Amino acid sequence: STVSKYVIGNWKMQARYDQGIQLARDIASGLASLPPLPVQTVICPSYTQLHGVHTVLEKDRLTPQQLALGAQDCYPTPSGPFTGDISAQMLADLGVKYVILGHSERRQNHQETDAIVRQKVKAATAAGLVPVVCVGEHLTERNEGRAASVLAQQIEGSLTRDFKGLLAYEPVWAIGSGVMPSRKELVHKIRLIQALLPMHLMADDVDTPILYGGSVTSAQALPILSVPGLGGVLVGSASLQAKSFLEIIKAAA
Ligand code: G2H
Repeated sequence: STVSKYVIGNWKMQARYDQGIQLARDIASGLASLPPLPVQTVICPSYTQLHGVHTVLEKDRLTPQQLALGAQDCYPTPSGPFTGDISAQMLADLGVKYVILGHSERRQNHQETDAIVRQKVKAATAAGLVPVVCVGEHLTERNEGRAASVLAQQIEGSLTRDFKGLLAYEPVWAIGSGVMPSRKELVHKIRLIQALLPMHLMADDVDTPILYGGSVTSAQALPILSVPGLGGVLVGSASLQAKSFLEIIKAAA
């Protein structure tokens, strides 16, 4: 494929309905005014905005290879008596292509374990969605020198052995905090994850893109995206403004 980097916007529970629709329009028209870039952009609105945003994306002339729809979570089983839950197939029915799984906010606020995340990976894959699995150590784990073992455990526990998707490294202490790992630390962590993946995955030739997430801004995008082996960025706050999000996309091109 011609995609070299991924830029994924995680809107979280932040934009009201109309704001999300307008944001999607602004991102789509901003992208349409640029020459085709070798970047796969994905926007992940709340469940309630998915259909509306999909309608916006269908109206412009961008292909899903340029701008695709993602969700922020899915249920681990395909269907059943689960009041208030949303299955991967329900998302696929709405034109969703990607799904973020195991974000630390879900691990923390919804007690999601690695085993649950792995079930979700299976459900998403079965429905034809591309899983974007998040891993990352807490500050105390990092400071106690346990980041490598935490990451190894999360990768082993959250990914299926035939995993086909993206991995997002999001150090918990860098999320929404304005603090980021130094370049040196990020280079080291990406190298570490690159070494861990083949120990767990069955594929001879592991080509899982590794993204970074946590306080990515348009100003920081260029230096981050130049970290060797980095496959892109997962962006929270800076994805809520079309201008900053488009700047990050341009930095990834
Ligand atoms: C980390 C990130 C997006 P932010 O959660 O997943 O959010 O860029 O706001 O730190």
